[in-house]
Amino acid sequence: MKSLTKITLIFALIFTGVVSSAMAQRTIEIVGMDNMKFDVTTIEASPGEEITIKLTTKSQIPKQAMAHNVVVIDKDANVDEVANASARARDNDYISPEYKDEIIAATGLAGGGETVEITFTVPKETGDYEYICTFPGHYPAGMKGVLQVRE
Ligand SMILES: [Cu+2]
Repeated sequence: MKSLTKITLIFALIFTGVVSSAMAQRTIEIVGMDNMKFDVTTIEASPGEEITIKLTTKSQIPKQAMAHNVVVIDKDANVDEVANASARARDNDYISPEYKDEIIAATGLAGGGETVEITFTVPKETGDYEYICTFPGHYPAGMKGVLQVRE
């Protein structure tokens, strides 16, 4: 095989790999509302899959009073503890640095009309991982869902 043909073939393989992995990646779109609920409360994913969570807040209320995020928490963590500590971490966009090891992924805060997103690798360990909004009062009001990691 001529070296030029070889190089062309290698590039073609790389290109195919890039395109197929980009196509395989899923985006889950979630809307956060004034009733302090996510419109999507179950996400199914495969172990080690790369997914994007895209959160849009629908609200007319000023951001300081009504904003949402999506925080995916390790299944072995105490969700109430992470939620309570994070709700007090106002200077860190309501993500408690103390619990960063328990947090698998977190978006920024989205105020009314804003969209935020996070791309991350789903844990390899199967199980149920809760995701919550850590804006004060929202998780206790039921702003949560479950990322179900299944083979
Ligand atoms: Cu919220």
